Amino acid sequence: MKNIAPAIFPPNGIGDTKPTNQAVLDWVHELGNLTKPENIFWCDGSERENEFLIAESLKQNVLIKLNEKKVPRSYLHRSNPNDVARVEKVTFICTPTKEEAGPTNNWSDPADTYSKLYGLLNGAMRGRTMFVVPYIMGPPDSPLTKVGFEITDSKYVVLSMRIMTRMGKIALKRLGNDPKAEWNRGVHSLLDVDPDRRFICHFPQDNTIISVGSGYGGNVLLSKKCFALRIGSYLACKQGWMAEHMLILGVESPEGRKHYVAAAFPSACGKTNFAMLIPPAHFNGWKVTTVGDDIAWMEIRDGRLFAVNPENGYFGVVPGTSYKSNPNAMKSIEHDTLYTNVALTDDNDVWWEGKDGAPPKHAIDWRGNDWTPDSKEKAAHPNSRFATPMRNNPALDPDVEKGEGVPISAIIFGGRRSDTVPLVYEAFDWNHGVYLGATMASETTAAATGTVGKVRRDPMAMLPFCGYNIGDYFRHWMDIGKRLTNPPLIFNVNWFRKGENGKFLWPGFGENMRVLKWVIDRCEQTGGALKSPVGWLPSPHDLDLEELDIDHKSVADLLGIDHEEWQKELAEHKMFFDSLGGVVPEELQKQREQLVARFNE
Ligand code: OXD
Ligand code: MN
Repeated sequence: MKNIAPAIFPPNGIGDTKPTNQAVLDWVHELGNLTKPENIFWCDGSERENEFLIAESLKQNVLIKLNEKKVPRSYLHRSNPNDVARVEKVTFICTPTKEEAGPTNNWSDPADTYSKLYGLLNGAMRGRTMFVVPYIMGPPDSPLTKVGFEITDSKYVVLSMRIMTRMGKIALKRLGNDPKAEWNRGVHSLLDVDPDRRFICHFPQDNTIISVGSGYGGNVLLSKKCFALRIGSYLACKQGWMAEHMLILGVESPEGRKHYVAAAFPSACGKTNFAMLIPPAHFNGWKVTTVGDDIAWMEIRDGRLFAVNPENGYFGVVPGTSYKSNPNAMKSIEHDTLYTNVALTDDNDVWWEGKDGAPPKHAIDWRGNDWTPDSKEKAAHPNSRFATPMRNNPALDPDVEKGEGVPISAIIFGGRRSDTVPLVYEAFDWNHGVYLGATMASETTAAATGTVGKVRRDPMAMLPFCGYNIGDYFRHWMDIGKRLTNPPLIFNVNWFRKGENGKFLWPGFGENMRVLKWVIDRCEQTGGALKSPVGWLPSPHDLDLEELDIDHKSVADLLGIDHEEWQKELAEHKMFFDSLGGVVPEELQKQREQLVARFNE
């Protein structure tokens, strides 16, 4: 069989920064004996190492160099066409009992799974280089920060981890020499990138992840979904903090008052766009800054919730990104960016559906085939991605490195719903907010393999990412609420409601600032609202809609509660809770009954 990841041989001084912690050395030794690589490359995160890895990746066609003038220091990677998204059906939580994984996760027995995976890994790195990637998640001096190591045979993974995490010596320093210190063990091998031998397995009790058979994004950048969310959420519940699928943004008024907001939306629902929002001209003097675009780790201090972004880069969906939808993202990805599965133009620039300007007359599509605007196939894969350092973001929040994190004034949940769910409303209190999160739903997207456009319940946008029993996760949320003396307000938003003509009612993008402004007004106790069965709802004049081209009927439709649609929605909440087989806490069941009762008042 062809070796898809041939070994590389670094010169002296590269690839030899061995950790000194004996537990790490023993683990690498064990995996070396199992996978039998040609050599071991110990990453230190240096510039020299990066240059060497890029040069080798270019030689082996793992990367294509992009036009240095148009996108300096940037590269394109094409994944195997059978391997283009997270695969939830082969993602497993391997807790000692099935109950601990709960009704929303695939479960498999830890001993059986180790034995199956070790079988697949046996000799899997023959003729390859085993890279050892040390990294930290979180700002260098945060109490929330955690250490991880990822072993991988993919250069693309190493180069991506360098963008997405704080990688290298910084992690060795943070870990120190205590053999009992906490750190995450991540093992990844491409094997032969065969969908039938693709498994992403989490062992929360062992703080261990093993991922085989994929070379793509969330399946293999183990720091992200696997560690920061699945294992992270398990550790958070045990240790009394929160690991959430949330962006974090700062909003500053012209007078200099600043609030931070965390928001959970399912994959590919515009988290990155919202986190990088540019207020429209009407909001002259308002500023939105990004702390994170995908993951928030939060803890309680002085009765308040404080958040850090554990990541160091953005792994965003490319198609649809333009100067109209997200100018800050466009500026971020104009240099020092690693693209995956976008199209390549004849002058080695990148292109994707939805990019500003006319499509190129000819390009090479994400599979490596000729493409023209007449082609039936998409030029870029719908889940094609950029990996770019957060430093590239012109709107990066100045406190992004602050160890104590940023205080959260509001939490927003949201999904992609064509009907039923109003533009924005506020929960009556924390537990009602937990109910909003627990019952949120969204039409599915290309971020995961499967049908696109089907409404699925996705509690707190964590359905694919909660590493333990979802009932215990709901309970953990309510326990956190009990410990907060100054809790964030909780909101639900829906930018995606459609009118009778099937068109979106709300313009979205920068205009979402108008919704954000109401959220901030509510936090400052200056915003008006009407009591509705679903929560506090703005009336049209509570929202600042000045200088916005929208008619009264659309605003009424956006904020309307259609009782018939809600009867259906309430029935679906019940069906969803019932489908979880008795794990939903009593308090949330009570919230549902109260909601039903409010509709009957
Ligand atoms: C992501 C996802 O990649 O949520 O962020 O799928
Ligand atoms: Mn995500």
